[in-house]
Amino acid sequence: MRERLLAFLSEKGTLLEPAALSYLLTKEDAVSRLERLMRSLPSTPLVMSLRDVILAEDLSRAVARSVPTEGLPLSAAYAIPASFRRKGDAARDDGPQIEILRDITGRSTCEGTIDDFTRYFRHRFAVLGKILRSRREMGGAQDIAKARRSTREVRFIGIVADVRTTRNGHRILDVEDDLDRIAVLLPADSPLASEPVVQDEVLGVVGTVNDRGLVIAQSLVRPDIPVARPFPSTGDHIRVGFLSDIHVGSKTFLEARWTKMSAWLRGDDEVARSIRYLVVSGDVVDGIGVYPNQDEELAVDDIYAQYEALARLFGELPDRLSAILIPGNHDAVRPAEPQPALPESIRKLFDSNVMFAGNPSLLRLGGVKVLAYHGRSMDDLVSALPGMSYHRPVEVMKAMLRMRHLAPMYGGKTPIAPEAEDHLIIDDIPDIFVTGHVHSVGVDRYRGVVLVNASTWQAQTSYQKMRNIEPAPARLPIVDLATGDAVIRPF
Ligand code: D5M
Ligand code: FE
Ligand code: ZN
Repeated sequence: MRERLLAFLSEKGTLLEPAALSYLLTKEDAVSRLERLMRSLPSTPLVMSLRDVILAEDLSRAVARSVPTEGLPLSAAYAIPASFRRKGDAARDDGPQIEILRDITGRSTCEGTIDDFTRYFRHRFAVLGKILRSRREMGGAQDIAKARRSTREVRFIGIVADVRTTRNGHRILDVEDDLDRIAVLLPADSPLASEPVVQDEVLGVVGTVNDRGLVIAQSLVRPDIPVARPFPSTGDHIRVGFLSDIHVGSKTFLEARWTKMSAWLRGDDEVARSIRYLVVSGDVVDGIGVYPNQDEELAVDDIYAQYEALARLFGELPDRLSAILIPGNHDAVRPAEPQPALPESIRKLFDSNVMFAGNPSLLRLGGVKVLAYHGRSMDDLVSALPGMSYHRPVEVMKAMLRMRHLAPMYGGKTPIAPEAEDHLIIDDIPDIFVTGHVHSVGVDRYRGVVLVNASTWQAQTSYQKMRNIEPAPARLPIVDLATGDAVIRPF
C-alpha cells in the first residue's frame, strides 16, 4: 500500500508530511481516499500536512451532506460557493434582535462548600435523569437499590463515579444515584467495551444483575438529542459571523489578517453585507498572568489597554454589525465556569453595538437559538475520550450534545463553580452550538444542530509549539440564519 501511495503522490507531484502519510496508511483505501480528498480541494498543495488531510476529509464530507464548507489553508483561489452566495439577497432591516435567554451573570450564589457540591450534583442528576426517563429505552427505570434485587432485566439511571479497565479488558463503571451505588460491567467481548464513557456523566444502564451483585450491561443510554430537528425558518438570509480567541495583547495576535477580515466586512461583498451579528466565543484578549512567563509573550502588558485595543478593532467594524462577547479562560473574570460577563469597567470601553454575556450563554439572534461556550472542557474530553482530537473539535461537540452537558467531567482542567443549578447542562436544545478555545476550526451538523468551532486570530504560541498543537487561525465561519448553511472564509 505504501508503494502504491507513494507512486500516486509522485504522479500528482505532491508530497505528504510523515504524519499525514502514516495517518493515510492506517486506512485500507488510502489511495482512493487521497484521490477523493484531492478532488475536493480547490487546488493541490505542494506538501500536504496531516491537518490538510483531515480538513479535506471534513470538506468532502460536508459537501456530501450539501453543507458547503470552504476555507482550507491551501488555496489562494478561494471563493464562497455559489449555492451559499445565491441566497445573499439583501435582507430586510429590522435592526438587531439579540436576546440573552440564559447565563449566570449576576446570579452566582455558590461559595464552594461541601453543601454546594452536593446540591450541584443533585441538580445535574435531577435534570439529566428527567431527560433520560423520557427515553423509550429507559421506560420503567428503577432506583439502583431496587434494581440490585431484581432477577430480570434492569434499567436505572446514575452518575458515573468511576471508570476503570480490568486486566482482561472488561470495563467497570461505578454508577451512583441519590441513595445507592453499583458496579456495571461492560464485557470485553461486547461493543460496549469501546463505548466512550467519562467520569461524572449521567447515563442510563440496561442490563442484568449477576449473583455477585454486578450489573452486566446490555446497553448504555445517553440523554442525547432524541430526534433530528429542523432548522427554524426565519425567512431572511441574515448571516452571523463567528469569532473566537482573538488574544489581543499577545505578540502572536494576527493583526494583519484581522485587518483583512475587517476590511472585507466593510466592503461590498454581498455575503459580507448580509452579516448582521458577530458571536465572539471568548479569549478576546490574551490577559495577564494566565500562564507562567506570559509577560515574555505580551505586546500589551496592561489588561485595560488590551481591552481598549480590542474596542478600537471593534470600533472599525461596520455599524450594521452587533457583536456579543462571552469570556474565556484568558479574560478578566473568574476562571470557574459558568463565568459571568465581563465587568462594567471593561464594557464601558466599547461602543453600544457590543454586548456582553456569560460563558456559557444561550442567545437568540433574530429568532435562532445560539448556545455559545468557550470550550475549555474540550481539553478534558480530548484526553478522556478515545478517538477525539484537537483537529476535530466538532466531534467533541457532538459528544457534549450526546451527554447534554458542556463540561461533564468534574475535577479536570476545567474549573467548575458548584452553583445551585448546573448551568453547563444543555437543557434547551439550540439551533446553533458554537465553541472556540482549541484554536482549530470546523462546521458540521448533528441531529439538526449546526456546530461551529470558531478558529482563532492568534498564531501558534511557544506553548502550542512545544505541545505540537497546530492552530487553524484567521478563518471566519459564517452561518445563514435562514437555512443553517455554513461556510468558512479564510483571511
Ligand atoms: O488555549 C489554546 C489551546 O492550547 C487549547 O487547545 C488548549 C491548549 N493549551 C493552552 N495552554 C494549555 C495548558 N497550560 N495546558 C494544556 N493545554 C493548553 P488557550 O485557552 O488559548 O490558552
Ligand atoms: Fe484561546
Ligand atoms: Zn481558551
